[in-house]
Amino acid sequence: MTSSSGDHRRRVEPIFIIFLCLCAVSSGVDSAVHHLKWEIKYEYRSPDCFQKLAVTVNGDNPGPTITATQGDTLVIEVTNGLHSENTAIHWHGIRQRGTPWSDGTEGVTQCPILPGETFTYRFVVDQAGTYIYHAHYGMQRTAGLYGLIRVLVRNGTIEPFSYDKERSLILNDWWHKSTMEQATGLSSLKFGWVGEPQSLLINGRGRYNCSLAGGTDVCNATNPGCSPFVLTMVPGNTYRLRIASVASLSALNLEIEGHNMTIVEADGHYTQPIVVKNLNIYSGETYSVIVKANQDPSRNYWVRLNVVSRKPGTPTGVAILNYYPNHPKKSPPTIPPTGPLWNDTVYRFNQSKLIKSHPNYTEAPPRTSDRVILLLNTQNKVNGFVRWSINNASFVPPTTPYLIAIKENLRNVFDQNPAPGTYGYQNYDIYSVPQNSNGTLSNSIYRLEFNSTVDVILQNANTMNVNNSETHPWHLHGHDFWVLGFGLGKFDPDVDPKSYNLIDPILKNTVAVHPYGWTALRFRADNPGLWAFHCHVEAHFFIGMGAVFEVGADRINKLPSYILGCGESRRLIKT
Ligand SMILES: *[C@@H]1O[C@H](CO)[C@@H](O)[C@H](O)[C@H]1NC(C)=O
Ligand SMILES: *[C@@H]1O[C@H](CO)[C@@H](O)[C@H](O)[C@H]1NC(C)=O
Ligand SMILES: *[C@@H]1O[C@H](CO)[C@@H](O)[C@H](O)[C@H]1NC(C)=O
Ligand SMILES: *[C@@H]1O[C@H](CO)[C@@H](O)[C@H](O)[C@H]1NC(C)=O
Ligand SMILES: *[C@@H]1O[C@H](CO)[C@@H](O)[C@H](O)[C@H]1NC(C)=O
Ligand SMILES: *[C@@H]1O[C@H](CO)[C@@H](O)[C@H](O)[C@H]1NC(C)=O
Ligand SMILES: *[C@@H]1O[C@H](CO)[C@@H](O)[C@H](O)[C@H]1NC(C)=O
Ligand SMILES: *[C@@H]1O[C@H](CO)[C@@H](O)[C@H](O)[C@H]1NC(C)=O
Ligand SMILES: *[C@@H]1O[C@H](CO)[C@@H](O)[C@H](O)[C@H]1NC(C)=O
Ligand SMILES: *[C@@H]1O[C@H](CO)[C@@H](O)[C@H](O)[C@H]1NC(C)=O
Ligand SMILES: *[C@@H]1O[C@H](CO)[C@@H](O)[C@H](O)[C@H]1NC(C)=O
Ligand SMILES: [Cu+2]
Repeated sequence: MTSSSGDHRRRVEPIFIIFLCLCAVSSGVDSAVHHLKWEIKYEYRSPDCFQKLAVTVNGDNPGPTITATQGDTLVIEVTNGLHSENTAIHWHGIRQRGTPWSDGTEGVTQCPILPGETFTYRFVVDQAGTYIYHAHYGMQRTAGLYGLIRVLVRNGTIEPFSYDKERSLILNDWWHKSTMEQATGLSSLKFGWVGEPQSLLINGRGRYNCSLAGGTDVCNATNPGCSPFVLTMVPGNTYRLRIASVASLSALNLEIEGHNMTIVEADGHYTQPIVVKNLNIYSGETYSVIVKANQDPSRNYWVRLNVVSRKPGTPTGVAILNYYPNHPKKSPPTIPPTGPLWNDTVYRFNQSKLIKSHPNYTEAPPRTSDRVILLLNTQNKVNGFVRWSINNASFVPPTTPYLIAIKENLRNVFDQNPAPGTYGYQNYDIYSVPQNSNGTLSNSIYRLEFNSTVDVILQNANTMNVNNSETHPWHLHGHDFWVLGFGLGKFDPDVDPKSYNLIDPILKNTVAVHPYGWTALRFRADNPGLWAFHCHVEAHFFIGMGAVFEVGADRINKLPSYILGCGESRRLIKT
């Protein structure tokens, strides 16, 4: 596989994809259309032995894994069976070229799917790799609506690594309190914080200490479903492990006792192969790692998952790496490895900097950008409410989705003034508690010129607590961006761009901003649509840590009528 084919793949225009599919039909090339019918419901589940209502997809929690081949079309009919809650599902990492209304972001690209309604998502998976899907309505992801998407390379395409078999691990953090309680606390004048998660889940399984819960009817440790996930490997074989984090809050560190991991893919792009003892993974990120089952085959090993960056209030999560034919449930004879210190920011920062593009698949970024947007993340108060703000503006989506408002020219739906593109960086002290404890709510957006090259610098700062700065994984919809650099401290626009990696930066859709640090991104705004860009911590986005980019509005195809129906767009529906 040469670099030219990788480049070619990324430049395919939507019209060309349609052409390919038609071709496929007539020439017999395997480019399939997958029809899926999903019913979304609440059902009682005990992923960590503690029973609570969780969202299921056709009865499963986590939802089913979607497997397709690059170039295939997915048609997913989602019926909302939640009875008294809306929904919308985002296909995280799928760029939705030509189908911005299928991005699944309520308030940005679509109206909510009402209880009883069915909404059909239809899109092409134009890039191979590991992706996820999850709810994008309020804080509904915390209720368990999530799953994995595997996009396989086309038959005959060789990847830059080899393996015998593959396995997947989807990582999550889990609370016993409901999404409603969490969201209500966050949006109350008397701020209510749910606290640290009760459990960490690996493939939807964790283990809560039931003696801490009131009564065995809600927490039953002897329930057969309540046991760690078992990852079975045949000694001597090599595995590709697809790993995704859908955590609502936690930065995570994953380790497989006694086994190194070689990182080979990040967010759908091949990386320079790098060997790590353990992997830091932030919410919204996906990786593939290669693991060799080459240790003593007479025993099992721990798969160990810890919270990092926040002071852990959650027990270590575990799964069992089972060497076949040992008994799958036999506990390893050891205690799980401890891993790095939760507060070792430099360790995580260093690992972030190691993730670079595979030399044979590198698509170099443009040397310069047309526009630089400097975004300061602060925690502050707005009218007495605890909020997160970007350059003093705390994001609140309008009730009419931006995509509809813009295409239908509904100008009173949101503030037409441009969102703030910089902050007073000369004088801002990122290490002190913010003095501007009076930001404003905002639904203004960033309008990007079509096909322009845009740099975004994410600047982290102190929260409202003394000596505290959190990790924020930022996720961009509709585009992948090059990660040009990371720094600790305050970004200096005159100095830091000189150290950008313009040779082999990785392309990603999600990247962490470390405590008191900055992260610099570059992307070409070449996908017409309205795209959310936000912190993937569910609670942070919910209280304002986000923004929206408008790209090439005049090039967006005519909206399908089925996306209309809420807010100001109601009156557009022809009866
Ligand atoms: C891939 O191609 C090979 C050789 O052309 C063929 O034997 C095999 O069935 C194909 N596999 C799939 C999944 O289409
Ligand atoms: C579970 O909690 C009980 C009560 O606090 C404690 O005595 C016990 O050691 C805990 N068990 C484990 C495995 O942590
Ligand atoms: C706990 O689960 C076990 C196994 O399914 C079952 O036999 C037992 O009745 C359950 N206990 C309670 C209190 O539900
Ligand atoms: C893991 O990698 C380290 C550093 O490259 C090496 O020293 C160690 O032997 C490796 N361990 C295994 C089990 O391969
Ligand atoms: C990290 O946290 C531990 C306690 O969990 C503490 O002992 C240590 O001093 C902290 N290190 C730093 C660098 O803050
Ligand atoms: C981080 O990387 C720097 C520079 O390579 C190195 O000096 C330092 O020891 C590393 N720190 C940690 C905690 O990995
Ligand atoms: C890149 O491709 C060349 C030629 O096929 C190959 O020799 C080299 O090993 C590849 N590099 C890596 C890191 O895989
Ligand atoms: C944010 O608010 C503070 C205090 O009112 C002000 O000094 C600062 O200039 C504002 N920043 C922006 C980007 O508006
Ligand atoms: C906060 O802003 C509001 C609206 O701009 C203003 O009425 C209020 O006085 C401000 N409060 C403080 C403490 O600056
Ligand atoms: C976008 O810009 C690139 C680089 O300048 C150029 O090669 C490409 O043709 C442009 N694409 C469109 C659709 O204008
Ligand atoms: C905050 O951190 C600074 C520098 O590490 C330290 O000198 C100071 O004592 C800390 N303050 C508090 C309240 O912990
Ligand atoms: Cu955040």
